[in-house]
Amino acid sequence: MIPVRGYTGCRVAVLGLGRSGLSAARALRAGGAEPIVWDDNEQSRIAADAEDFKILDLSKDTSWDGIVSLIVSPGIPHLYPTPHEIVSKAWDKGVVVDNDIGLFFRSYATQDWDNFEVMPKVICITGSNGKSTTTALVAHILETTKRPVVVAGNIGRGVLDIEPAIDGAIVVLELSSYQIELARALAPDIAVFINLSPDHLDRHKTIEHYGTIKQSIYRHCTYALYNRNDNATSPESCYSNSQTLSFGSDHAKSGDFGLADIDGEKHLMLGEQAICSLEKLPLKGIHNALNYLAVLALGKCAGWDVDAMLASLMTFQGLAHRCEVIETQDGVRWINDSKATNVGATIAAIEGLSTTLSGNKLILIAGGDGKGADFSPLTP
Ligand code: UMA
Ligand code: ADP
Repeated sequence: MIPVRGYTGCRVAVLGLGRSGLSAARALRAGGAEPIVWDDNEQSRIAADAEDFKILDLSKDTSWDGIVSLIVSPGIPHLYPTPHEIVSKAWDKGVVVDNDIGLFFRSYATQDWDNFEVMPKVICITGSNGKSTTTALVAHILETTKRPVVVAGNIGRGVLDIEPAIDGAIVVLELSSYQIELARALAPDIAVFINLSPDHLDRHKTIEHYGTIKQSIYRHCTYALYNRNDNATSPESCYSNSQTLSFGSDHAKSGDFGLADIDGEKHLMLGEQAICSLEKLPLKGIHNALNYLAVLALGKCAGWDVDAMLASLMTFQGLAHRCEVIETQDGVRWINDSKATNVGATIAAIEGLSTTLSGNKLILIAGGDGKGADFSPLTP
């Protein structure tokens, strides 16, 4: 766990007691703060009570005495469709609203770093689709090349749940728009923005607002990595403080990453230099080629050896529920892509799989929460 710095002796409210909320409450306590916690679900309050957290109904004015900050879980709306009443209350009272990502960035660097030979690095990965795959690919490279790596964030682990940094540590954080939006500190060494397509519009109202939130991953980064085929990911001029590097499915100029046909086969490229044929890599589809390129670009910024990265990429078979072949029965190949939770992901998967159909039909079975999305792009 990362003890939260800067709140010793202070009362800090935590709203939502799931993965991020509970780990934030524990980390605040470890840093000497007094967490005051609330969750609208009684079972979650019972679980927090079992850990001796002080539970107060923050919808009541009397619970706010001395509270200096409110830490909000990503799943709790603060703007749309309607702000949670406790977040509104914090704003009315002039209480700072933050989240676990903000606390992480103000707490990760410690005096121990003075004794490290290699400074720890934090890599943040966002985008509408491909975040988990890209995050897992980076982690796989670091694990197979025996570098200390830890993965957290939207991928399923609260960021404050990880252990304090060790010499040369690399933290890879998958960040959703929900997590970026409320973070009051966010300063990755490398920031990657893979793509933007309509998602979570129930929470962000417009694609422009959603894109602006994702762009802010670049605000204090050292390297900004973007998808040059997707304008929304290109760092806005206000973020020109960082070094930029692009990836895309087209031909890349020198220093950037792209794709090119060589002898009838698509290759990953660094400028004019061929890196590897896509045929040789396990994850299929142009969307995964982009994920590979994002990872290679990231590795270049971090100074990792290209051949070592490639050797690792060859052995990563993909995450569960992402274009995952379940089985083939009676001539039907069943594929689970249930992590394609928006229209853009579904289209990318269909396009990716279409190249492997060899004349067979593709039947899509889809369902779930529409999140206010327009489904018409799926019609073709
Ligand atoms: N709650 C309230 N009031 C509300 C709504 C929720 O009290 O109005 C409480 C619930 O009762 C529950 C808690 O809040 O106890 C849940 O908080 P949460 O929804 O933020 O869930 P966590 O378990 O903290 O998980 C969050 C992320 N969840 C969301 O963003 C919705 C996880 O991403 C993330 O892995 C985890 O933090 C660790 O960082 C999940 C997700 O669905 C995978 N992300 C979305 C996506 O990928 O599309 C963005
Ligand atoms: P996320 O974590 O952003 O939800 P995942 O890596 O879990 O992304 O992939 C979820 C789904 O998104 C995949 O099953 C696939 O359908 C689609 N996908 C993956 N990578 C990309 C990409 N680079 N561009 C578009 N769609 C993608």
